[in-house]
Amino acid sequence: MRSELRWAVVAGITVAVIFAAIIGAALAFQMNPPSNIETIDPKTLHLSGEFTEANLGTAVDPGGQVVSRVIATQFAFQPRCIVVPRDAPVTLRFATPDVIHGILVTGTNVNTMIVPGFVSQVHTTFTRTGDLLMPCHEFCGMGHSQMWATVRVVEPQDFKPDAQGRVSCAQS
Ligand SMILES: [Cu+2]
Repeated sequence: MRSELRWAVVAGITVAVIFAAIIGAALAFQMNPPSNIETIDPKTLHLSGEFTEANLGTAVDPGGQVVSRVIATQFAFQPRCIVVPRDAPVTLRFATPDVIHGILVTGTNVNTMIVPGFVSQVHTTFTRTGDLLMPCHEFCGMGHSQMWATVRVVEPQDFKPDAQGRVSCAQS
């Protein structure tokens, strides 16, 4: 009975410490769970709206913000390569028509899951130029290990949007 009580106190303290760490991190470092909830119909995302083929890849919106849109699908990313400028705020937006995928960009803290029915959005700034590997990090089926893309970070002066504000790996 004594030892049961003692262990209950130990468990209680452990929970309290973990809870305090979560609250502390949220208040001190603004480390919060993702709060951007945007839904999208996975059955029609390629037919209309933001994630149609012509809209995929990198574009500079009228406000000057660089936005890159990528579809993650079994077992490839569309497009397979995106261009972004160094030292500029970039918004990455992902959606999937099939199953859960995920991405990380090697050497950066960019990391998100891509869940059917939702748009995953990441704001970041890339600080080094080069071709960064962006693999799928959520097992999505037999071709999972073949599923990756490239994030091409270029010098700001080499980032040249065309008349429509679009930039692709083919032109850089
Ligand atoms: Cu995948």
